[in-house]
Amino acid sequence: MSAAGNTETHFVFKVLLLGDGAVGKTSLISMFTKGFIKQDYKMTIGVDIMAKTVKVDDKIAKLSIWDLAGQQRFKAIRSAFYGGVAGALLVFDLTRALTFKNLVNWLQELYQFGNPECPTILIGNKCDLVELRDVRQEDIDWFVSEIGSEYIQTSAKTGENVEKAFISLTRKMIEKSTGKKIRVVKDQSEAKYYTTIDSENIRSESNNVHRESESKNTLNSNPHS
Ligand SMILES: Nc1nc2c(ncn2[C@@H]2O[C@H](COP(=O)(O)OP(=O)(O)OP(=O)(O)O)[C@@H](O)[C@H]2O)c(=O)[nH]1
Ligand SMILES: [Mg+2]
Repeated sequence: MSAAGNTETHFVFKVLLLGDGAVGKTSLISMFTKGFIKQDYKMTIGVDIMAKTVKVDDKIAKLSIWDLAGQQRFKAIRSAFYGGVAGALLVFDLTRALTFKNLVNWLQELYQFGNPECPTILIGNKCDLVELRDVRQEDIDWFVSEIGSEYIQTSAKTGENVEKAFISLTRKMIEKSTGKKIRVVKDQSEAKYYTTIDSENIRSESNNVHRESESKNTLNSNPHS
């Protein structure tokens, strides 16, 4: 039973958000689960976990969303968090080409420590910063066709396509686990087919303690590292 009451849960999926430091993973999750983001950057330490239950068509899925620290310094401990992954959002920052180039390293981590078969969606975040765009669409198209993924451009700041990204991934995970294709609906009418049931912060307090102490060090930290 979920926090929504007697709602039956058909699926429980572990979802990972992967990508370099400061690409917007925490912000995407915050916008999806809480409807707002914090403007100031506090790097994630280790991992944060959020839960959200969604209804996609007639299926109810509980997502356990794992927000992995993107900074290079956490590489060694990250490998422990990949087990049981059902799907991943591979996030890069449209204003920093290096974060796009580094996606191959993230895929490698996912394949090595997680599940090479799990569905992925490529996320080009910060699309609101149009003037600062630093990644060519043709390069994105090429990469997407190479890895057989879908591409969605998002803005965690404005909320554009954020829900779409998580719902599309949920559809793919359901299809993967049932072996059935789910009807794809047009964007405008998509809202009719999914609803948010509840969300909860599973692991935040202990992490906030770390964040407070670590945030002092973030001013000089290089988000590209
Ligand atoms: N303009 C704009 N800023 C964004 C967007 N998404 C995130 N940001 C900002 O980018 C910075 C980094 O965002 P985070 O969500 O903390 O990045 P992260 O990927 O979780 O970083 P790590 O925890 O270090 O791995 C923050 O200052 C956010 O406010 C977006 O879509 N548009
Ligand atoms: Mg983060």
